Parts: sequence; structure tokens; C-alpha cells
Amino acid sequence: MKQLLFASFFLWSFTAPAFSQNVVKQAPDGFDILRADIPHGKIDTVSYASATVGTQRKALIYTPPGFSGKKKYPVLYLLHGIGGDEKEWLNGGRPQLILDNLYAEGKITPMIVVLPNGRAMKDDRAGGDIMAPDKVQAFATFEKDLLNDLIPFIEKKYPVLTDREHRAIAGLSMGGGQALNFGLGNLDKFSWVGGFSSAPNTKRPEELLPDPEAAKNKLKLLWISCGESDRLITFSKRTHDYLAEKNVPHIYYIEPGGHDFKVWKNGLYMFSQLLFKPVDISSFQKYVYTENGTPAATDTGSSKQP
Ligand code: FER
Repeated sequence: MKQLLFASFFLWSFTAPAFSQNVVKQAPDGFDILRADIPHGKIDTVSYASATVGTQRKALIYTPPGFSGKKKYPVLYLLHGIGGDEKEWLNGGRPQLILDNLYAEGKITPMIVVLPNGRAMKDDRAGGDIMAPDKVQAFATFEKDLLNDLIPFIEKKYPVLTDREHRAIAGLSMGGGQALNFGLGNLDKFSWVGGFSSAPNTKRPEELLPDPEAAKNKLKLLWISCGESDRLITFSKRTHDYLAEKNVPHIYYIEPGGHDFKVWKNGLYMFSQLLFKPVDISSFQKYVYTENGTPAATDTGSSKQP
């Protein structure tokens, strides 16, 4: 009997780590600093024909260090905010440095990151009155451009995996609202969805996710994060409250900060490490901010998601 107990414990000690995922911690100092001693990914600008808008539209593409045309990669579509365009993440968030550094530490699954222009209209620059109704509407129109024009273009031009399990969408603010709206509205296309500081364009929960059971079955990861001093936090909280009520597994991560790139860069840092890997939903409740990062998976976590 003793031997049997010992044997089962011995086996468990090997298999348990495969099922229990450590929580990803808050970004450490230096996570976004250029390191000369490591390989770097590459950024290209592409132009695709948009039948939705009737123009050629631009997007930036980050291919990872060691990128090979002989492999096939999952794809993250990473969306900007109301004051930006396809270059906003690059200029404000330096995602290529965050990702390069994560690759150097072996912390992420190789993926292609597409940085589109989410304002789907003829003049898609962020000039003039960025809150003008036609410009705000263009952020909703982008759903068609993304699904019908950009994704097919990427799948033709790059070596990518084309099933829903290998496609993620995330964004900041207006882009966070878009990621939630488009991701949850197209569960046949996306399994990984992240909203950082999502804006008022986020659909009301009942419209966003009328069928919570479908989301439970199909989503691999639903991530919602926000700075605690962000006046838009009500939109993240409203979504989180509904998901909690309907028992839809998700990560709700509130951290110090406002409506700015410090929060969004940390969102990318944490969210990207979870992508395209086995997911342990029991770790989701451990995503509670502490000064020293987040509690480790071995911590049973006293603060459960409400
Ligand atoms: C609003 C407040 C903020 C709004 C959009 C935003 C469309 C978006 C902010 C951002 O993208 O940073 O009332 O309405």
C-alpha cells in the first residue's frame, strides 16, 4: 500500500506541472528595452486591397526572430486606439522589443503579429476630430475589412495557421473594444481574445456575448485588463461582471495606472505569454495585482474573482 501511494505521488509530481500553469507576472524593469545581445524580429509594412473600403490599406507585420517561410505560425491581430493608426503600437509601445525580449527568454510561442489600421474609411489617418461620428463608425466597419480583406491577405502572403485555434485578437482602448466585439462575435474565427482598457465601443454584455455557453466551449483565453485609475474601467468591469455571472472563464486583471501605454505594454507582455499554449483556467483567479508581480501558482490565492 505504502509503495502504491509512493508510486502514485511520484507519478503525480511529474504530471501535475503539465496541468498547473504558473501565472504570468507583471512586466519587470527592462522588459521593453532594446537588447543588442539577442536576435530581433523584423517589421514590414504591407499594403492590401480592401474591398470593404475601396482603397489600398496599410498594416505593419512583426515576424519573430528566426522566422522561416518553411514553418507555419499562429497570428495575433493587435489593434490601436482612437488617436492612433497602424503605427501607434510601434511608436508608443515598442511591441517588437517586448516580444524580442520574451523570445530571448523562451517565454512565448513563435507567432506573427499584425498591426492593422482599425479605422476602416478612405482617409484613415488620425487627424482632425478623431471623435467625429464617421471616424468612430469606421472602427466598427473594420470588422468587415479584417475578416474579408486583411485576414485573407495575411493568409495568402505569410506562412500562417488558418484555424481559429491559431488566431488571436487583442487591442488597446478602441482596439480593445474592437477585439472584444469582433473576437466574441466571431468565435468561429478567434479563440484568443484580449481587451486592454477597452473603450465605450465595447458592446453591452448581452449583445457582446448572447450565448455564454458557446464562448465557454470555444474560447481558449479571454483576457480583460485595465488600469485602476482609468475612467473607462466601467466598460471592462461591466463585461467582467457579466462573464462572472455567466461563469465564462476569463482573466480580469486590474493594475495600478491610467489610460496609457504603461498598462497596455504590460497587457501585451502578460497576454502574449499565454497565447497558443495549453491553458489552465484554474489559474485565472490568481491574476490579482501585487507589488511584486502576481501570486505564484503554488499560492492557493485568497482573493477569488467575485
Ligand atoms: C469615448 C472615450 C474614449 C470614446 C472612445 C474613447 C467613442 C477611446 C479612447 C481610446 O481609444 O484611447 O467616449 O467614444
